[in-house]
Amino acid sequence: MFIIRWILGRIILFLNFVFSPKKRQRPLAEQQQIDTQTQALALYQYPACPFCVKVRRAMRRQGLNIVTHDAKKAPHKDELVAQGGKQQVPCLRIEENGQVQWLYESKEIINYLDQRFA
Ligand SMILES: N[C@@H](CCC(=O)N[C@@H](CS)C(=O)NCC(=O)O)C(=O)O
Repeated sequence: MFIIRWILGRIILFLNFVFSPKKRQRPLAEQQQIDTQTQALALYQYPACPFCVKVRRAMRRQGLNIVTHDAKKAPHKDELVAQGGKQQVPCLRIEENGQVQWLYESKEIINYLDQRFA
């Protein structure tokens, strides 16, 4: 089972690499403004998880430079469970006005990013 999952993961990463979406280009000043906003975001994810790949592709299409944390590794794994509430990826950590929100579900994350940055 582990081997099958590992092989599928490599296939997903390969296809994602070959068919990588075009990164959105913005004027420099506009991109800098967006970069400032996305500094308050972090995506907890696994590199080869299909739902995480879907979110990373959406980020690339929107030209969003959001830091990614591998939630299989410490300390991110523990942060996700302790603060987010469960070991499930993808999960977007959103810091706004001193408040932290943990947004689960790839569809919800993509909707949030589209609404905020599209
Ligand atoms: N409906 C969720 C599904 C996410 C999901 O199933 N993620 C898997 C990884 S691909 C997961 O976090 N499993 C728990 C674990 O690996 O500990 C979404 O669209 O984000």
